[in-house]
Amino acid sequence: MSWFDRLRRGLGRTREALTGEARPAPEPAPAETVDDAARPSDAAPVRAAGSAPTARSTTPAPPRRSVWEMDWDDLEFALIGADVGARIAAEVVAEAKKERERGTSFVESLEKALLDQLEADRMRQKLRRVGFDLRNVADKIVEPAGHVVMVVGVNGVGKTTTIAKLGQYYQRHGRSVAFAAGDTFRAAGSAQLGVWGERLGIPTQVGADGSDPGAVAYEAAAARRARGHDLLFVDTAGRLHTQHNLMEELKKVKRVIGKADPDEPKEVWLVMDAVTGQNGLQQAKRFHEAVGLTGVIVTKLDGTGKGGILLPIARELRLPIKFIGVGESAEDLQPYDAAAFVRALLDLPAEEPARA
Ligand SMILES: Nc1nc2c(ncn2[C@@H]2O[C@H](COP(=O)(O)OP(=O)(O)OP(=O)(O)O)[C@@H](O)[C@H]2O)c(=O)[nH]1
Ligand SMILES: [Mg+2]
Repeated sequence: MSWFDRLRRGLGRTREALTGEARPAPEPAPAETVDDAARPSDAAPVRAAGSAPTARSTTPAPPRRSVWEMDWDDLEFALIGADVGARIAAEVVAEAKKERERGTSFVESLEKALLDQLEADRMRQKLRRVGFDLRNVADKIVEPAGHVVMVVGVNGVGKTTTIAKLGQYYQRHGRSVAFAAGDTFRAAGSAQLGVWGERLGIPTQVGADGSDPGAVAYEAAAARRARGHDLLFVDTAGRLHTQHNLMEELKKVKRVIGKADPDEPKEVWLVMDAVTGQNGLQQAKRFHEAVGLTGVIVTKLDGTGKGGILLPIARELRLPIKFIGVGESAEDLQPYDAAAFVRALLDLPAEEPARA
């Protein structure tokens, strides 16, 4: 399965949440969408379209961008249901409406409006607008600044498994990787990453249950520097006795890394579970205040209809989304690309079809 198909599959629930009220567009279907036009009109157009490419796998899937449409009110309601937030939902609808009035198809109008919100990087947004091809971003490696990436987030969001997947990702791209299993609070929390490290052949600094996570992080950062590994991922606890304790401990871990390796960690990535939606956004703000986040990884998009949470992450937190998780396997942790995300969400083909 291609990475784009994985992405499309992983976003299925959010797509359903978003397009439940979708219906075939009233205008006559263009010639290349005969298949779509021939479908019974009561079939849910977007979901049915997802199964179409297998039936005509020998011919490239035609663009289906003009085949469905929704009432603006239904769209706004659906966006809010997908955890986009009321203010951003209204903006998306207003933007899409404006585009639609210029004669653009409904789906393409929505694609543009969503992408405008999701491309937090204004420079990339400008380049895209003037026609630069920013596709294939998923093929390019996500380059962390510096060498040490501290990974934070509340318990259960997927920090430890995400670190294991990141280890595989960077190994695949030829980087030497090390792990620090800094979750010494939870019983066997540190050992869990140790097992992954062993499986992947990644040296992992582990600590005894209840030992000082700062000491684990210090040792690992010093060892990384001495051995010259390209990257060190530092796992952290997701829960302590209180939130206050957790934030204080994370600050300490960060400070201690800097003692072992000045100027590090250059990256602090927050892992956020898409299922937590708007609550996760509040958590993110607290982590940001405490340890200064440099990026976000959104996991479990496959398990929720609330994938719209990426919009407020991009717009309100103004933090780059580095990777997204659309399933449990290693390949399901994907570098984030706003354009691919929107196209997968709207069930558009992976690549922008050549324009006449
Ligand atoms: N479906 C799905 N499951 C995921 C994804 N990412 C992580 N998980 C699962 O989430 C569960 C929790 O993952 P952990 O990595 O243990 O989470 P954690 O944040 O380290 O948890 P604590 O150590 O308790 O704070 C595991 O069963 C993972 O397989 C994803 O993108 N999709
Ligand atoms: Mg963990």
